[in-house]
Parts: sequence; structure tokens; C-alpha cells
Amino acid sequence: MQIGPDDLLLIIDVQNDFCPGGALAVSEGNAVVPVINRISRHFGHIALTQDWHPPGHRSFASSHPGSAPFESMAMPYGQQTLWPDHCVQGTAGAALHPELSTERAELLIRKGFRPEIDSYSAFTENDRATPTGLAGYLRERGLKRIYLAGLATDYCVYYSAVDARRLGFDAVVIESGCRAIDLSGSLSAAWAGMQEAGVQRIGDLD
Ligand code: VGL
Ligand code: ZN
Repeated sequence: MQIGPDDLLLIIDVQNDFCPGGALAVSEGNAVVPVINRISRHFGHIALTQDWHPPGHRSFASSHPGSAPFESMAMPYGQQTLWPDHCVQGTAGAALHPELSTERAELLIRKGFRPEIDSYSAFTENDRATPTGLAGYLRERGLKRIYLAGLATDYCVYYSAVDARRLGFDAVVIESGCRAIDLSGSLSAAWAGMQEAGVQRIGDLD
């Protein structure tokens, strides 16, 4: 697949807390860093996302006495998985991985900063209604196809890719540049959902 001037690489949540040793570590999460650094050289446009929660965020199990991480809880906007405290604004865990090349990135989108709503997608928060502004940015810039890589395949990459399709963009997930949390079948459900939404899946770029 030839990368063109209307294409953008969207690098999702490559942050210390999602890497080994972090608060919500994804297995081999750090392995995406060299892959993304290599792939990003092909792109004329790059954007990054950063999970960015205030302390006491409603998606944290610690905000709900008696609840444990990875349980599911009903929120006003639907079922929400409860997570260990992670990516708290300004902490080392919330920082982007130090070896990720970010020099050529044109945009950094922060998400999950509203205390009451989680945000997996780079486009829309988990209420499926509150926009982050990314769709408007892409449209104004004339960017039509987004390639996705980062963490985690079955949460933020998945929701972002499906939202991209819903909002009228072409979406391609680069598998070698992603790693998954895989909570009770979430990875296979995510691939099925992406296929259903018309998201393309490629092994690698080069
Ligand atoms: C993510 C769970 C909670 C992700 C973020 O980046 O996939 N997952 N917050
Ligand atoms: Zn989060």
C-alpha cells in the first residue's frame, strides 16, 4: 500500500503506563516503539494520542470502593471496564515512551481528561457523543486515510479505527505496531468489529 499525501499515521497511547513495568502494562507494549519509529518515516503526516486522566478518574477501580480492576461497571453512558489507576496527568506513567520518535508529529490529542467519562477512541469519548476534535482536524487538513498503530489493539486502537470509519475516513491497522490487553476475548472481538466496520488490517509496512 503506497503512502500518499492524504494519509496520516495515528500513534495511539505509546505511554510508559502501557509498557512493561507500568500501571496498566500491555504485554510487550514497548515492542511497538522501534516498529513505529521505522514506519513513521514513510508518512508525511503524523499525529499522536495520549491517555490523560485526572486523579480519581471514574474509570479507575480505586474510585469505586469495593470494586477491583478489570471488573465491569454500569456508567450513565454504558458499561465501563474499571482499570488500575493509570496515565494520571503529569506523572511519569502518563509520559510518552522516551524512545518514541515524536519530532515529526504535527498533533498531539489528549483524551480521557473529563473526570466522569472514559475515552478509548481518538475521535469520540466513551459516551459516543463528545468529540475530541480529531475528525475536524483531519477534514480541515484534507487527510482522508489514517493508519493506526500503538496500544492497545483491543481498546484504544480498536475504538479509534472503528470511529474513523463511522466518520468517513479510511482506516488501516498495522498489526506489527500494536499490542493488546486481551481481556476475556477482547482481542478477537476487536478484530471482528474492525473487519465488520471496513477497517483494513496489514501485517507490516515496508
Ligand atoms: C487504554 C484502557 C484504559 C488504551 C486506555 O490505551 O487502550 N485502555 N485506558
Ligand atoms: Zn485510560
